[in-house]
Amino acid sequence: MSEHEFDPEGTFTDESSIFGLPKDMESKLSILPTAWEVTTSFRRGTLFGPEALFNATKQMDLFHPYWRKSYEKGISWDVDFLEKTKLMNSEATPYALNVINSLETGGEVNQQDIEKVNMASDNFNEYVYNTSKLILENDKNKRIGLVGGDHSCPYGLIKALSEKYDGDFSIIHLDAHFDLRDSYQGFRHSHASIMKNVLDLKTAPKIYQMGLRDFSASEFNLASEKTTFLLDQEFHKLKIEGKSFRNILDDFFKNLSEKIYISFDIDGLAPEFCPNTGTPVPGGLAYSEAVYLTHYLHERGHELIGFDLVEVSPDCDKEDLGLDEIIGSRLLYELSCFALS
Ligand SMILES: [Mn+2]
Repeated sequence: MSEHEFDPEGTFTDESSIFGLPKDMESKLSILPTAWEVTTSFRRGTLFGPEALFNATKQMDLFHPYWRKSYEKGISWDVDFLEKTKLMNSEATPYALNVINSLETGGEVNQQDIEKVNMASDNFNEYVYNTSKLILENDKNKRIGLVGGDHSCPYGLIKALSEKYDGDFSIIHLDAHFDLRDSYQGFRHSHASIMKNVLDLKTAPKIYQMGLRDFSASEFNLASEKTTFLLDQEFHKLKIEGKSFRNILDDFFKNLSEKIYISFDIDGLAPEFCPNTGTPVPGGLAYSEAVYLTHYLHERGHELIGFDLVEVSPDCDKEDLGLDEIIGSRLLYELSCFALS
């Protein structure tokens, strides 16, 4: 199907790409589907997130009441990237499972297994970094959105962006967790360490965190020193006492950089919007608040230079579409349109 005969109101076919767009369309947004969940410690399944999200976009209408026809700038879905990360994941996962099983049963952890996982994570990060860098070098106006997989996935993308912009942007990190652990279960690039690893970058961006409701004292202390954050409990208290969502955002994002990157862990939402995610926690943002947030940031004139959407996990026992991917695919569309606007 060529761009000329593409009908945005037509039906999704085998020839369609993400959101039903044509595969051969010129694109200003490259989506990197990432099947990696090696260090996942609780419920696995986010490995299947990218494909579930892709399938859920088949039933969506392209025209958007807020973003209108931003999709016309083109969105691509990198199938080769998906296959490559899937392979890397399957090679490294057995070593991580050995470690996690030993920890859970009180057995002795094999240090070589930990080292193998750490090396595999380094290789994986390098692959994401090199791919991102190449895309950004080939077309200076191109945006990248990464779809996970677990929350360790976007490290290479954030690193590439931190170099391109010399750290002059803010990350908006939506998550139930700070993800500021030094390492977790011995894994340096654990899903629970992503923001700690970002803080350690040479040209680290500023970090704004929201949704937080399950964390350790040391993460809280590190955040108090290094990031700007709004605890979920505090957020809900303000709302219950009558402060509007908009006023809360105005205060929280007072000094936000013009350029932003959104790192969206789906568990930042209330668990009813992501029932199968790895580590659901009561509380969190409503779906409509997350959507409003993207429109709010756009209206304030912020430029979305990249994003990730991670930890979306389909219900693997179900054949048809589940809530996790239906909601995740809508968020992916909001983020994609924002990146193109
Ligand atoms: Mn996370």
